[in-house]
Amino acid sequence: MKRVITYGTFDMLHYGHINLLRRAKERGDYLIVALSTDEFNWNSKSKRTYFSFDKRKQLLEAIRYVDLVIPEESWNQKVSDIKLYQVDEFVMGDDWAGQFDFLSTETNAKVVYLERTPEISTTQIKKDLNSKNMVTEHVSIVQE
Ligand code: C2G
Repeated sequence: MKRVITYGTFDMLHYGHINLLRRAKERGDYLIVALSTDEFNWNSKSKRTYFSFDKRKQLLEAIRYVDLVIPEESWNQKVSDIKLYQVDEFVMGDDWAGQFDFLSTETNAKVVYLERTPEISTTQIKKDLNSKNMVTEHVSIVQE
């Protein structure tokens, strides 16, 4: 059984995340997702997520490509995760290209970067929603 692992926040789950998870699963038989906890997001990634860890975990566990969700609490757990779960391949989107190459020397896992899905991101979704709200508010004010 070929085991694959990937890491992320996966907030406001969108098709870019699904494309990544689908391709990661296609590379093996079992996909583990290490999901950033709320504390890790806030303390180490300066991210305040829309959905809590429990909600983001619930969403991921509903995806057919995902076999196990574990917490990501630190930048430094990847080597121990790979050894503990006997991972064969570490997969991330290529916005991380090169950042985790050390894993292939510190573990037996292959490191793979997959092309990011263009034009979609949680940040972009939030921006679009805010700008649409501003337009509707403006229109409603004008109509009053
Ligand atoms: N992703 C993608 N295409 C997008 C958006 C995201 O392929 N349009 C990928 C990212 O490259 C990443 C995964 O989806 O591999 C999760 O993205 P994020 O939730 O933004 O994760 P990130 O904040 O990059 O956290 O230790 C690693 C970190 O936890 C990664």
